[in-house]
Amino acid sequence: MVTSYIAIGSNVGERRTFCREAVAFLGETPGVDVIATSSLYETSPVGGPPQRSFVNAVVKIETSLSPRALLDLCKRIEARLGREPGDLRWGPRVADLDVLLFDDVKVNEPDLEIPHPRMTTRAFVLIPLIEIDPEVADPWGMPYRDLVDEAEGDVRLMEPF
Ligand code: PH2
Ligand code: MG
Ligand code: MG
Repeated sequence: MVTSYIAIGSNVGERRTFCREAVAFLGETPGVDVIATSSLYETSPVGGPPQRSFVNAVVKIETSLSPRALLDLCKRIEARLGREPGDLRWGPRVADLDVLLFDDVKVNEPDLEIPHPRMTTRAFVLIPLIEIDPEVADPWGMPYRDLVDEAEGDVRLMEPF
């Protein structure tokens, strides 16, 4: 089993419900155990067109899946929650599940990069991540908490998961 962190976001419809359902779907998947979930945060949109604020959270899992199988699972959960393929990049979405970290594994493929290439600059990822694990570091040993002050976007604690 390896430890992985997944970012969850929604800014359409019942945003909190979509985030909670995404975690439930992860947890009921064979080969995935949910270890911890951050609080829910309301966050200002970073990039993309003018759009509603997001609800974001981060989930810590242990998994026997490969990085590729975990990515496929995230896509299946997005589809199950009603996300249409080919929606606008960084635009409104009912559910977005992004693999942030996968132990100390580095993946560099066109459709899958781990660590997630933009997580270092996004407060809506870093703040919930550090809530779960204040010491978490990238595969080169740099703690993510050192990046929070410089990160982009407003993040407001909304409610417990
Ligand atoms: N996701 C994006 C782009 N911008 N902004 C916020 N606040 N939260 C997100 O989840 C988010 C975003 C691309 O997936
Ligand atoms: Mg995303
Ligand atoms: Mg995504």
